[in-house]
Amino acid sequence: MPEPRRLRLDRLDAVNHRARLPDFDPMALECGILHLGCGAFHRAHQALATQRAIEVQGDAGLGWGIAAASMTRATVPEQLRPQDGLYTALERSEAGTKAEIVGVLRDIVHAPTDPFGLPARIADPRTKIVTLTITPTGYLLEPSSGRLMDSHKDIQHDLLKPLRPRSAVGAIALGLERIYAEGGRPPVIISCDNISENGRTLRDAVVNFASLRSGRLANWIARNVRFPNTMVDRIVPTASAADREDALKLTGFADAAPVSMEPFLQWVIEDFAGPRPLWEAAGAQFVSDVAPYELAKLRMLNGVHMMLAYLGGLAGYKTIADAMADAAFAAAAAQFMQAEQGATLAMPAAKLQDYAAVLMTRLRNPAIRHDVSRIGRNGSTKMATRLFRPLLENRAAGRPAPLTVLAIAGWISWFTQRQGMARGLVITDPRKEALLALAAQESAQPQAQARLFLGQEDIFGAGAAGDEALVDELATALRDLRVLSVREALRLRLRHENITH
Ligand code: CS2
Repeated sequence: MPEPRRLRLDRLDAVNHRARLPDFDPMALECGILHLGCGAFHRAHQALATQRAIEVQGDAGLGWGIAAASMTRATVPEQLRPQDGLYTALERSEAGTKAEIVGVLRDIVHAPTDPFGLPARIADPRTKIVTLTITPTGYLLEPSSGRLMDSHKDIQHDLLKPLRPRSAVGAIALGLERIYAEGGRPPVIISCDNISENGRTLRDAVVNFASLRSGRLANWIARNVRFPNTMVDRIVPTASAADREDALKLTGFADAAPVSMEPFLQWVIEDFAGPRPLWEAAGAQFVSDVAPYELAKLRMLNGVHMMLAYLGGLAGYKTIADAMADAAFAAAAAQFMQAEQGATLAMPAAKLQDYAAVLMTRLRNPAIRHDVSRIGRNGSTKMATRLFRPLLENRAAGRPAPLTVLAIAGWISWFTQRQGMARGLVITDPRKEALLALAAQESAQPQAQARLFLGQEDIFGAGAAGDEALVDELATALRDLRVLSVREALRLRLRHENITH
């Protein structure tokens, strides 16, 4: 069989008519946006939203092409360059898969080998907006204080060799330094990572870096550069061989970098003045305060994801959808969102119900194979915001939250139950070794184990291990997960009306 032909600009006309094409000429775009971190999430979210915006704006949108930079590895640039930055977005649901060719990535940059260097690109007056998806660990923040780790080797490198910085924070500060020196207008910097107050957090880190260069620069950035907060939401599983096969089948062309995603997309952005794409065309909302949206998303979607991943993984399920196909898990997800996490949000009951209902459909989507080990990654860093803080709020309000406690016990059990790993669970966590050692210390004693884990102040804060009622409840959950099946442990905690026989 001949090799299938690669997706390319001069072959767009030959793409199978079942696939949607950009409704503009990609060659006519200029790069008004520089994006840092060209992973699957960016390609399935902001890039597609930008494609929609340009389609609606017509000629007025042609300035919104994206220069997409990979910060470390060359994999994505190597995949995208031979296909002129084009790729296939596969929208998957029970009803089938829709393919769309995305044409907005007009410049593919590999930062470590880029002849221009990111600071020069940021300072280029054509760059109106800088967006980022570099993952929370990419911000190089101290876990306890949230401050920039200024002794980190990449930060030290960037201070010494400012032409080709390694860190995103360094690149932004050094790009802004040039604009400051030249008296130019700074771009708007938009973090699209899943961290609390992402805009504020990024601004603080950039100002912190800048202050190591000069106090004046730091002041100028703090006063003149806008870093709006955002909330981003779309489930994007890791790309697989099946995605490449489907891209070929649906478009007729080989694509080394397709992305697979759910139909749902949400993007809430703190309103800012200035030129920008009409992202509303893709459903983006511009609001004065992103915080309530962010809290709802972290606690409802990301929280239930953790619950389903840790408990589903222990029950032997590979993906979120597999767990949701089990009635006990589906009932638990609904109860956890409505009665536990949702109860901590200032959201009217009817709205909460709708939000949870949409989430139930999203989590059940059988066409999205979202691996539990992937969602379970970095649990120690996600625990506080997504599960433990809402648990403390529920306890303070006198509301029982047995499923949240069981979810935390599920996370601990990934470290304590060896058979979990035999089932193919993969633990990825910055504190993995320390937590495995902790689990081995009191392996036979749920009570002691509960106290030991709750005593990890960098995860659970101060005082948790001294809360006897909490230690007891967590110990019971740990014991249940040892002696009962996960489904039985869930059923014990389901309200009567949620139990299906
Ligand atoms: C997931 C998120 O891995 C995780 O923590 O909960 O990546 C989730 O899929 C996204 O936030 C969806 O927007």
